[in-house]
Amino acid sequence: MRTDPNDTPTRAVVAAVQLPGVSDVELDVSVNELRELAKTLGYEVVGTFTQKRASFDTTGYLGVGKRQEMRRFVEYGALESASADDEGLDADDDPMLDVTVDERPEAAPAKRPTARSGAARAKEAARSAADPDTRHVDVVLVDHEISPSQARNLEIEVGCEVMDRTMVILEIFHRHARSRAARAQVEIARLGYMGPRLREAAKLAGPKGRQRSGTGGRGAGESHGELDRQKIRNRIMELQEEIARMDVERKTQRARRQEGSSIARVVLVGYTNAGKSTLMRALTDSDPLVANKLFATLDTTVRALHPPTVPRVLVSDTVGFIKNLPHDLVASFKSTLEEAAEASLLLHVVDASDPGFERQIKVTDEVLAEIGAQDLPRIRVFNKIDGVGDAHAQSEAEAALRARYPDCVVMSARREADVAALHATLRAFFQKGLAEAELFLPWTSQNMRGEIFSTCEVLEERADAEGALLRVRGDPATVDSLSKRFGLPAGLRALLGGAEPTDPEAAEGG
Ligand SMILES: Nc1nc2c(ncn2[C@@H]2O[C@H](COP(=O)(O)OP(=O)(O)OP(=O)(O)O)[C@@H](O)[C@H]2O)c(=O)[nH]1
Ligand SMILES: [Mg+2]
Repeated sequence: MRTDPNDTPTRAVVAAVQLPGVSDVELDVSVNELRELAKTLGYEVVGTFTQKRASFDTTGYLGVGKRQEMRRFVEYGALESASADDEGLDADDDPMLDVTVDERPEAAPAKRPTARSGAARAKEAARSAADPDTRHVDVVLVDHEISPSQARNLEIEVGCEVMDRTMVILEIFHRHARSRAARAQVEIARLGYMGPRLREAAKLAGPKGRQRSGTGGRGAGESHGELDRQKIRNRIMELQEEIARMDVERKTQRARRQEGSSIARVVLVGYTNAGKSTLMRALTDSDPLVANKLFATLDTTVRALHPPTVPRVLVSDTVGFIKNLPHDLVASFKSTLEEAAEASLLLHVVDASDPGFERQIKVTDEVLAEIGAQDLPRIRVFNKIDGVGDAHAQSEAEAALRARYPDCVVMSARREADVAALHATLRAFFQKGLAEAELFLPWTSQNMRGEIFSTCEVLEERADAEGALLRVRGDPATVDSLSKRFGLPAGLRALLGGAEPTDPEAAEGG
């Protein structure tokens, strides 16, 4: 397959089976998402094949007729009419022409096949791949996870590489992973996925172990000679150890950050492309990667809320979720997603302009449950309301969302006022649970001023001959610890006629 960016782009077709119970709209949303995933990989999608079936074909996912139709499309770039090729329909194939061919103005005129003899057809079927130089499609993308043998059979029959949804997502993660941790996590998931597929290929290739260029053969320069079962296992173990070491480092760093106070942490979660990084940028005045492609962000970044608040609120951006996020990936990204599980508040960002947003909410909720973050306080943020249509449509959509999701935020990350309102909501959330106390800081302990001012909001300050009296508000653990050290001694409090501290227990400790 062509991967050189200067070369013509890889041409892909998308293939999907519509199972009973899956509506046309659901199928559409899912197929469109796969097309977007393909675009993220830089592929040009030149056609879509869908088929209604009671179940996946055990041999090759799609029915045999549809597979032959696809082979002709791969070879000739055009479809024969159904009547010219009735042999291509099998019993459970939907006879409707459920194929769309995307317009490709620059494409060479397609060679139409003429009537072929049975012998020619047999010969054609015997070849395992269409001629890579003349074929019209480089890869078939299948909208489900299929078994290694289904993938292999389909490859042989359609004459080009086949990638299933999982493989597509793994490939995107592989290309986008930047940090050492993310790269190791993605490699584990890829090895786990590819191991059985490479074995399947080796089995089919026979004792000579002829190397194929198909699924998983690309990218990392592996051959299945090198990647036998034992080697894969060893490599996975090695990577897991590396990740475990990084985890220890990360936990230590995190513990150090949290020393003395429980930090206010907001974590942005949600479906890929919902606008998490855009919101992160707007809320923290930082510069994370924002891109109109799926899975732009793979690494967690952490920044403080801007304009700054006291106490500081940290905001984290995380990797997006998607339908059928490969299980291995969820497992490998667990440590990254742990950030979410440790949040004080989750902002679940939803793209309100996406017709499939309800399903995206469901998927996100499922992944959150899987990482044990289902019970954390959470605010649903319906973003991109500006993309819903005209002002009237927007206000209707907003009313419907508010009725259905009480306490949600409806906004556009592109409107400053909306971002400011979200900032205020966050500030209010973290002030709700705050404690207040009076502290007395003797002149001899003025070196502590910095710590107090950075961890608490100082509501009032009075000075006398002995030191400074501070009325502070902050998170209960911080205020408690400060009160223990600097709480007003009872005698002094009486003398000053000061107000009772709000936390009498804390004052006793001082
Ligand atoms: N119209 C509109 N577009 C938005 C809004 N917020 C974000 N976008 C666009 O949506 C696209 C995706 O935004 P990102 O912030 O990268 O999305 P993300 O959730 O971080 O995506 P991943 O990192 O892939 O999970 C970009 O093209 C943004 O410019 C919004 O409120 N309105
Ligand atoms: Mg992002």
